[in-house]
Amino acid sequence: MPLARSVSVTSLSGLDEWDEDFDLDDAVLFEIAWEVANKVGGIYTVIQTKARLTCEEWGENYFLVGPYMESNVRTQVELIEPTNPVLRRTIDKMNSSGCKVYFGRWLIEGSPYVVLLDVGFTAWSLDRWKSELWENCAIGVPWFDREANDAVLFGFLTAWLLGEYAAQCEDPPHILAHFHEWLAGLGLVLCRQRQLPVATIFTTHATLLGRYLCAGNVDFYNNLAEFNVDKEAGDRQIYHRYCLERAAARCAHVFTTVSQITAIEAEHLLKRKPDIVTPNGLNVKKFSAMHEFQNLHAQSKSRIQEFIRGHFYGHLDFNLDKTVFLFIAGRYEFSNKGADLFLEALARLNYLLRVNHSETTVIAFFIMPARTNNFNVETLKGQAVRKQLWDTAQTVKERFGKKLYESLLVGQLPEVSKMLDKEDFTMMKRAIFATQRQCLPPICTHNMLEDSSDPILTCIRRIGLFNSSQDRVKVIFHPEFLSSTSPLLPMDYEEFVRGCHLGVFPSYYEPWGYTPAECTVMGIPSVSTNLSGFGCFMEEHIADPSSYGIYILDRRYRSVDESCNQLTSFLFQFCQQSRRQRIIQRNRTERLSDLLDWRYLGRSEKYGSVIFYSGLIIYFCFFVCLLGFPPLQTSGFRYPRPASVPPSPAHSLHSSPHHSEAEDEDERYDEELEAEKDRVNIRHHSVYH
Ligand code: G6P
Ligand code: 1S3
Repeated sequence: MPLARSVSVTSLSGLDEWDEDFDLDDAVLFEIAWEVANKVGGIYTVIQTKARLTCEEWGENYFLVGPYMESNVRTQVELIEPTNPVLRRTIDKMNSSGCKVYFGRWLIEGSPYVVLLDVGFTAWSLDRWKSELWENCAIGVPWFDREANDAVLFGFLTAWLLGEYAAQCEDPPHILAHFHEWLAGLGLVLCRQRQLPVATIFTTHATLLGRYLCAGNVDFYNNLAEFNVDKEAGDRQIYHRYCLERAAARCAHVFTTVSQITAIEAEHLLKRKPDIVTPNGLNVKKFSAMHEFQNLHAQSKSRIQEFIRGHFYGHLDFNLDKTVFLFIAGRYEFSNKGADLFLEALARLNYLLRVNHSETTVIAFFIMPARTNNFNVETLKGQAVRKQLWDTAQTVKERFGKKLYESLLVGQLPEVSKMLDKEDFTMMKRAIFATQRQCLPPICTHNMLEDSSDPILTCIRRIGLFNSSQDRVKVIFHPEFLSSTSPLLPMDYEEFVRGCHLGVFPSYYEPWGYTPAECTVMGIPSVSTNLSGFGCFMEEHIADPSSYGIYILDRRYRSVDESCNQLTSFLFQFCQQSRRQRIIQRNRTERLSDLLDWRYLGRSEKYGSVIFYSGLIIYFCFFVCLLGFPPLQTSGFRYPRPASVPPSPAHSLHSSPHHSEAEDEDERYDEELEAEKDRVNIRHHSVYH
């Protein structure tokens, strides 16, 4: 029997066979989430990015469990026969008892094994399972909540899978099951209720109540301890979901979350303090040439500029070379993701740039999916007009070239005035005529279904940012995720981010926040907040975040108006930077990417040479809790201030926006040397000592 330390409210029931000497190589790990091979939000990114390292660590003993969705399987999964004999028997048994369980390899880096459960196929069991849930756990799920019904089916199927797997094992099994978020949580509750020999871990990536309360204009963080959680959940008609979530958090042997701020939230709303915080990482790829990411920025930026040429045809009265691209992207939660604050700050920035006669133009993109019925005509026309101008220029160029060639063939220098004839001029006039426009360039690229009540459009109407010539700040709302096959802006998200200058994520509710993290590893500066997991993590690990292009907005101790002014001043400062300063800043930002790499995030030097990747800290934590090792320290390395002059315009020695590419190269070289020194430095430390 293991040496049990108190693990919150849990007991060790069901794990009697575990002892201190068991070999971790014999253990199997199941990781269970609704977002396995099924992209909905951030949990998909967590699982996908750490799959390769987890596979390396666990080899054949690692299985992801998710829902079977035919369209996803067609493109993302290769179905195969299970290689593990116990799992093969388990799946056969379930399939012969009225389930549809699939096995395959998910075609992402690491090619992890996936077990996919068809919840629709067992929908006939829903009523029976719901009454079992009511009888055993006193949780009643109403018929109309489709998502909760799926959670019930998925939960019962998962518990069935794990129970059957344990039953099929010849020796006493060592099964670890890691459940993500409330949608997968019921499986955990059932494992404990049935006393299955499964060690359970529950990770919450956000709390249901937190998300709802924040979206409802509540002073959330100042009242965390005061909420009557049952009443609040009931008022929002999510009591049953809340019960599922709270039960999973309370029943888990180990409970974790992704940031300190969500740990505090969970303690108050789910009534259990997480045992450990495991920050989210990314699968960071390094280029062999250090400045390659800068080249990629320049390439992607020119593609965005091309789109802008079409979108603003007839109104291209600003200098694209002095235009900076800002963007916000993510789930369309208007105030939780800070789109409200961003718009307000853009209105103030517009005023500041105008009164200061700035030459800079700002284009702010909003990439947030909403209900639409396709692109609108005006937006498509813009790209068609641009294409037509390009084609006309090519035709005239060819005709010009031919005449030049013929003249040279007969040994004469061409008469420049005769190189373009009437036909050329007519063609060009016709093309210019097509760029006449009676309306302003559109704000929204699509036909919105709820145009009059859409929060972004309503706010834009109020603040009056209509893409007029006088505006120094222009806005483009693209209410659909980006895709390289789009007829409008054919770029995938990564290419788009690389081409922008600054990501702006002034979230009010953001347990972690992958968007600014992704910007960082691509060397693009970003704005986040001290209410987001990412912002707090960076504040903790970097001495002067803004000098690295990590602007952290104070939304915790300031009023909305004060935060908005702070954001405006970040944006205004950013717009005053010269190209040279932006290049330096991007180099610094990219240098932080090691900090967000799964490979470094979970490193522990304290326990010998073993390296625990962030996801695996959870399993490590399990042994800490059960077998009584001393707890894990999570404080550690801090990035120092950058060695060279900060890129703020006030301190810079290079304020001229005019510079040569050779200067870029010199600057890059200095920065690369500095970067290499820092890299060596970080490899000798670890985030977790
Ligand atoms: C990269 C490229 C440079 C280019 C610069 C533009 O650094 O390597 O050649 O001049 O991007 O930077 P900007 O911030 O103006 O888009
Ligand atoms: C959640 O997804 P979201 O965008 O709904 O989980 C993500 C992964 O842990 C996290 O980054 C994000 O803050 C949460 O909000």
